[in-house]
Amino acid sequence: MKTAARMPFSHRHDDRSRQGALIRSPRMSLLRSKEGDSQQVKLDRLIQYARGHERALVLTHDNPDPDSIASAVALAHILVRMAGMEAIVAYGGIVGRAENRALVRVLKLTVVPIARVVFGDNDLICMVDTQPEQGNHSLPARHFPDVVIDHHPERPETRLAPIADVGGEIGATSTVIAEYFRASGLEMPPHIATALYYGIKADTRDLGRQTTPADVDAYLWLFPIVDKEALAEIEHPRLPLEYFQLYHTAIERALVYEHAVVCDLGEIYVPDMVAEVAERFLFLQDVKWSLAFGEYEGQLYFSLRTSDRRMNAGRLIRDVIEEKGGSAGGHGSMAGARVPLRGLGPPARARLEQELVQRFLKEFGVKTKKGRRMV
Ligand SMILES: [Mn+2]
Repeated sequence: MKTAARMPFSHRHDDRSRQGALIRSPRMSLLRSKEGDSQQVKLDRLIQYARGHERALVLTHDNPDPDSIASAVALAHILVRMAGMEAIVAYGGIVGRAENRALVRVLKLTVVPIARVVFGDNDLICMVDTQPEQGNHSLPARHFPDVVIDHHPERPETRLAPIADVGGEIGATSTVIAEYFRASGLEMPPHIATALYYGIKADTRDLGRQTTPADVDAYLWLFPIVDKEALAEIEHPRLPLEYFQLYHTAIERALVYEHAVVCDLGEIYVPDMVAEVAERFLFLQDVKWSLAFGEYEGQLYFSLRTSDRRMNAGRLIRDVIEEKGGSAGGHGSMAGARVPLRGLGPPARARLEQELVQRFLKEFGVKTKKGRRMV
């Protein structure tokens, strides 16, 4: 566990002493949301806490998906309007998938790569759609977030954040933020409504996966405000040539093992293509597990999907990947991971991939040793 090594409170005493009114002690954990707290109570706590600060950094997970981009932009808006602060939204990795690029471009969302962030300029750090321990974000280890809002299962270290609203069954972080927005009484700008709506839509696959009544509620509340033309442009973007080339490779390389499909994509041009391919191949008849992986800038990215409701893809991928020194996360039906490849030559990489695929196949309950090609 990284918990002890991280010392999350150590930096606060020096660079945040000006907020003398707020006591930095474990008692701050009283601000954590409890099940049953209304959105109004949670929002009030957040705003009360934020008011002692001047500039917020809202961080998404790396290679952000629509849910994390939308949540971050909407949370920044709430903080600016209600706590009178400045706020910037930053992400690690790249905005890769064509839909996600279109989301940012069409709605003119202000998001910046984390390399452009000067940490000393920000006295409130928020993290959305991920958690400190998750390993899929770029917050340097010397920093710890003040605010964590995420719909993924709670990780122990998150309990150290002064304000945390995590876990539960909710299908998207965008739903949580939409509820905050609703409780705030702020006017909902159409570009933020559109982003949040698409965030919920993408994470729940049109309300058909891991969806709660709260997701449906937020979706319906947002719908009249959504900019439909913008949404159409985001959902049906122009695709780069590499996209079709990669799909060609994916179909050629995919191997079907009984009820599982495994695809080694080789080099990928954007890391989130593994998610796109894993998601697509789950549509193959009789397939219950879909795994895709590929290499991007010295890391091996994995994406896992299952259509078996009794299974937990998030737990499975963590079991397999964490023992190899990688980081992983996810929930019931969808999960992702990455493993650093630094220092490994091509033969060692191939061995590692081979070993991981065998582990996954065992976990999927596959008996056969030999996969069939799709084409
Ligand atoms: Mn999400």
